[in-house]
Amino acid sequence: MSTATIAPSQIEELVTQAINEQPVWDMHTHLYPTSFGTPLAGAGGAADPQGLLLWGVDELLTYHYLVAEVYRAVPANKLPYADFWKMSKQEQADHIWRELFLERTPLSEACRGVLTTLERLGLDPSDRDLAGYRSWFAEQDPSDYIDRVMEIANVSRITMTNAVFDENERNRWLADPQVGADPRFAPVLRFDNLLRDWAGAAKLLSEWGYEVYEEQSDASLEGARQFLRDWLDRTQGIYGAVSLPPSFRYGGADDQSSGSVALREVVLPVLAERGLPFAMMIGSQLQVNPSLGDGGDTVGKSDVASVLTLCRDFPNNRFFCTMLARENQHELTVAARKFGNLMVFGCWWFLNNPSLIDELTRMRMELLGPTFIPQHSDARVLDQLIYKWDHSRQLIAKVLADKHADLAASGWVASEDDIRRDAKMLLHSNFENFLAG
Ligand code: HDL
Ligand code: ZN
Repeated sequence: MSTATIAPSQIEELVTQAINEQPVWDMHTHLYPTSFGTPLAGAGGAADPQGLLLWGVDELLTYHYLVAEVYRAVPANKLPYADFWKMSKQEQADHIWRELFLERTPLSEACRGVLTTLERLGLDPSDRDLAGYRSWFAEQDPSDYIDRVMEIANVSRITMTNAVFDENERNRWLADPQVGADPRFAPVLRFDNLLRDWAGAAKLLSEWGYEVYEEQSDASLEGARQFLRDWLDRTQGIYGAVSLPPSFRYGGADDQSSGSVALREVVLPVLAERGLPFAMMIGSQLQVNPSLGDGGDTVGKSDVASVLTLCRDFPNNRFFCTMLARENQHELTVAARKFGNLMVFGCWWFLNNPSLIDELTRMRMELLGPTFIPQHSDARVLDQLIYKWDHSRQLIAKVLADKHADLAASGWVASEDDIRRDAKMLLHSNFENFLAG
């Protein structure tokens, strides 16, 4: 550590080093500890076909991003979707490997990510030896492998997405209250249905024993609040989260739509009483092509004015927010200049590509300084942490180095401590401090 000022010529090297050496607390993933089961036993215990921890080369290759991409290479009139989904995981991976990696150059970010991951694990992508990769993964013990991946990716903690309306996940929590106890992971309560489909959610809550009905009576709303409290207690979630469609609107205190009533009367009061932030991920238009499965969702432009109204009307709530459309990014970043209870985060999903990560991070740093969270991995397969953070760290470091070079040109010369402080804010403490309130 050093308070000595640094020469402009040292900036790029020191910034890159600081960003690479700073462990990141990944604030949004779809990853789980082995307690949630895994379909690939490897050298560990029994395989659980419904297990939630996905890892290994076949899961990397059948990531829903690559399923969508392989259907551009070999369209449904050549390979009917039903035939693909009848294939085994390995057969699907073979198809994707052949069509996207051998018959075509793996130019996309999702394809490149598989190669970065293999290479950082010590396997040789230029071997193009899928069978050999498979043998290597089969020798890994899943729980030890979690430690290894976190070490390579320099991830200090993995934040989960614990979707209470997902039957598989919900049953695992009911069966074992300690299922989420692994200290390497942080739980998050995810409850999209409550805001996207109040009627359907009310029916389920009623089946689960809560006095909740489609009519949003005081009793019904209190029942829903109790449901949230129970599941925040059960999961110890560090924030509440939803993904919302492009059509999401919050029109203020007079907005009587069921989603807005649920937000105003159920979600925000419970999270405020618990002192927990609320994460809104806005812009996902679900299942425009259901035949692609998880890959069937698309993006739509969303309404930043609704986010401004929420931040203004609920000063005791803290809001994480990311939007899926590139077109929303500038307006959302300016919104964060207006409200300190709004924390912009991540280059989500279709924005998680080098050209857009660079664009968003540069714009955010120019408008917000170091007071935002530049990235989350959104990893669905454990090994993806390696490439998602490797690629993002390079891009975040480049932007930060350029900004320090601009400052040096204005006569402000940073110390190494300053640079390490920047890296820690961006990759860890902005998230940790916003959680703490
Ligand atoms: O809703 C979400 O959390 C999204 O991230 C979806 O899971 C999406 O399918 C995804 O994996 N994006 O990266
Ligand atoms: Zn996600």
